[in-house]
Amino acid sequence: MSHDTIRKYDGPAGGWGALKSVAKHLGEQKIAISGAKTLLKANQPDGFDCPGCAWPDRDHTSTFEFCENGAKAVAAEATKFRAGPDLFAQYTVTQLAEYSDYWLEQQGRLTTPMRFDAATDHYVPVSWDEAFALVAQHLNALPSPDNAIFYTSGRTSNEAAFLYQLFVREYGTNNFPDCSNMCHESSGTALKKQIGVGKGTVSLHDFECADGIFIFGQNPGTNHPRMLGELREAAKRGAKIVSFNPLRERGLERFADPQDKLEMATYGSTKISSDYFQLKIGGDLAAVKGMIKHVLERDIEVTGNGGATLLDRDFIAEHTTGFDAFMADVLAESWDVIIEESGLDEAQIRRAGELYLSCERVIACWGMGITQHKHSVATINMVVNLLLLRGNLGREGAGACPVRGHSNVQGDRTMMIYEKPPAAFLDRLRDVFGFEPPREDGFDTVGAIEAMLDGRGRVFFGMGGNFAIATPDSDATARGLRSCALTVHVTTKLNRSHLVHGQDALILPCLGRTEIDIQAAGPQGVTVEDSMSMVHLSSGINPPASHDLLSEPAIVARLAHATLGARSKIDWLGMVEDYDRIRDAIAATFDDFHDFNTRVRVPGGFRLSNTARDRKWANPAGKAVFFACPVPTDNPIHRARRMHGTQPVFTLATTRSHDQYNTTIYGLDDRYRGVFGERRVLFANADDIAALGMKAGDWVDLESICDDGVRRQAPRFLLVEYNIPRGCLAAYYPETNPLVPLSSFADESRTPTSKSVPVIVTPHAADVGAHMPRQRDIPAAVVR
Ligand SMILES: Nc1nc2c(c(=O)[nH]1)N[C@H]1C(S)=C(S)[C@@H](COP(=O)(O)OP(=O)(O)OC[C@H]3O[C@@H](n4cnc5c(=O)[nH]c(N)nc54)[C@H](O)[C@@H]3O)O[C@H]1N2
Ligand SMILES: Nc1nc2c(c(=O)[nH]1)N[C@H]1C(S)=C(S)[C@@H](COP(=O)(O)OP(=O)(O)OC[C@H]3O[C@@H](n4cnc5c(=O)[nH]c(N)nc54)[C@H](O)[C@@H]3O)O[C@H]1N2
Ligand SMILES: [Mo]
Repeated sequence: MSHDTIRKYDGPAGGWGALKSVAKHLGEQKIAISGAKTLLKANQPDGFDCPGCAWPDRDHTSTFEFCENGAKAVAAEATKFRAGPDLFAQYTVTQLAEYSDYWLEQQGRLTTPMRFDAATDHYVPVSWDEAFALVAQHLNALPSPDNAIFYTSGRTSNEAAFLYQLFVREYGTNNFPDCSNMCHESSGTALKKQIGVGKGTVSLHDFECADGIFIFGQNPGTNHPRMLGELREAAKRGAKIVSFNPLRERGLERFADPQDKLEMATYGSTKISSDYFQLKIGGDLAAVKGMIKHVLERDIEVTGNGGATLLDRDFIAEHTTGFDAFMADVLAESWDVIIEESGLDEAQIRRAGELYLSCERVIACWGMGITQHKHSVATINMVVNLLLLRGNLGREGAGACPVRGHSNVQGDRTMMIYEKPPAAFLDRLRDVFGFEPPREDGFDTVGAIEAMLDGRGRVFFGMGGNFAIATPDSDATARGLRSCALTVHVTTKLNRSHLVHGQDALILPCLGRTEIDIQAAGPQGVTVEDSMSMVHLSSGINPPASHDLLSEPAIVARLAHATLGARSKIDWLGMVEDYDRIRDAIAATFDDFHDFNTRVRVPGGFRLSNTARDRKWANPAGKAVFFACPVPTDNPIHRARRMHGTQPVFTLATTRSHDQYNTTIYGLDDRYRGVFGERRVLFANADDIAALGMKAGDWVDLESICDDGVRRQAPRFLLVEYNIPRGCLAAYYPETNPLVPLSSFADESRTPTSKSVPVIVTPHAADVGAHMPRQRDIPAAVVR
């Protein structure tokens, strides 16, 4: 390990570093700067929707908004490298599995449908017709449609997602695990019961009007870089930006906008967070409850002295329920518990509460730091309780903002990629399409893995994504996938899931969003919905990576045709000739999509309705609900600490580096956290490192603690000193996914608890991980 691996980064997020990084990534993918024209079409009215994150665009008509990580996502898809049949002829599947995820990604775009040949352990080319016939044969041979699992990753367009759920429901199951189950499921679950819609309530306009933006567990500098533009404007205006994060994240501290010529020329930057609270991992519920306690105590004090109330009493009376019981619960909560569980002291929490009181219009944003804990749903309810106190919901400049991940993850759920479809929707499907859809709830992500392990899941079909390693408990998941009769992946690039396969296996290569999609009626566009419920068109501009690719809608239609044949009520092949027909079917199914084809052609698209935004409450209570939630003191972390009296048990948050898109590894650096050329790093507090009798630069092994008797280890991480509270650790996903127990998920939402894994740390022992495949990080260019 060279000592250049860890170098402190003092610069701002963005700036020249971001521009240099884009040039480097374009060069690595052999994309000429002239090809950067592709980048200029991202998020333009006549271009494609950026396949990066789900953050919305200013009007979808402004000049190109520079985004380093959007550029990397586009470059990864537009790469000049190809993973064609020659690659699969050169390597057996066993050999390919020895390479790292980074290496697999570097092989480039898949070009040809491939079928696994067990006799030779190679993937060999297969025709599309043979591929669909093989899937159809497997699906039609299953004892029940419920033995098949249909996964979706959140890049899939509305059109593809709608056709996919239509096919699967006509086939006969609701088994729709999706990436959302591991992502913002906790947000949807919490918001739906509390305010009646499972989505955020704000728009970009609200960001222009807010005077307080509270950010919980989100790292926009890396994961939503365009959000920094909004935060920068707000900061310049004097709005308070208050961050809650155990780690000091550079992007929450300072940002230099590459589009601001003066800032760039002068190496200037803007301070983003006015205040930064470094709470303990999982400490948000306690911290927010403490803030609320402060607000309520201050209100009692002020009104007791004859002053005006600090709360929005009219809003509380007219629009909410449960306030009195909630208030009694909060006032009874002990400061000792709040302090112990949040990791902040009373003065800090009171200051955070005071900051909230000082703002008239507050937006609360949150990300994976909030949604992936045992008590995530209750934590989100507590954040919304905070908003409700002063009517910060359903008015200009205020509201709830869960910041979504995948570019169309919200749209996929709107299209009912959902394992628990409501009855009214199923009735509608029946009435519009004339078949009786299945009524039983299906498997979510955790349920799908359990089903594969116990034999109920026999066929796995993945619409994008990387199920094998994005999911928890990698070893268990791999066993589940390997026990399937058939695994199929619709995909753009080679990834681990294609190598952890069933007895039969298919890789079906599809068009990416940047590419021109020609069907019988001519070039087609698709639609997506961003994190703020704006629906707009996306049309590719690049020639396809290979002549043998099909679009996702075409793959679904041809598969449905092959599987259901004459017993289907739907003209599958006709539907994909012209995507307007799919959109007409969507319009017939969802009232909110009336006149879909007309409305989506207006530049900028249209916004879906949101009852909570209009202060209408579509939950059973008919009101926004104040939920009294106890501060948890008996979650898996507490239990692991009790079980393990002798060694210190740490809380590990598994998170993203700057050079990855989920399981897609673009590079080995994490510039803002000062890590270069290495992904197996463990961020720890200096005092904890010393207390372990270790030093920064030592190699350690991790073992997670769970009471299910299974030993889960991840070997060989480089200890890195980091500004993080004691008892807390952070490391990258997916390297740490073998540590996340399948049985550990959030209450109600069943989201794996990947941000709070109880672990012990030991010096690296040579035999730990010896059974795991060696990972080689040789860049493609060197090997091939
Ligand atoms: N470039 C890039 N962009 C992406 C992605 C990517 O991988 N790369 N992924 C996309 C997807 S699918 C998603 S869901 C989003 C994810 O975007 P984020 O929500 O930002 O996800 P993470 O990076 O996993 O973690 C976010 C932050 O949570 C903090 N954190 C950890 N535990 C806690 C806690 O207990 N409390 C608090 N308050 N904070 C905590 C971490 O320090 C980290 O800063 O980004 C999307 N955009
Ligand atoms: N430990 C831990 N685990 C986590 C998380 C965490 O923070 N910690 N985060 C969770 C979250 S938030 C999420 S969203 C999931 C992500 O889980 P997934 O969505 O399953 O994973 P991705 O890595 O985003 O999927 C990448 C793959 O998608 C394919 N792909 C890319 N573009 C396209 C396309 O246009 N069409 C098709 N068909 N395929 C395409 C490529 O083959 C690529 O390899 O992981 C979850 N897992
Ligand atoms: Mo996500």
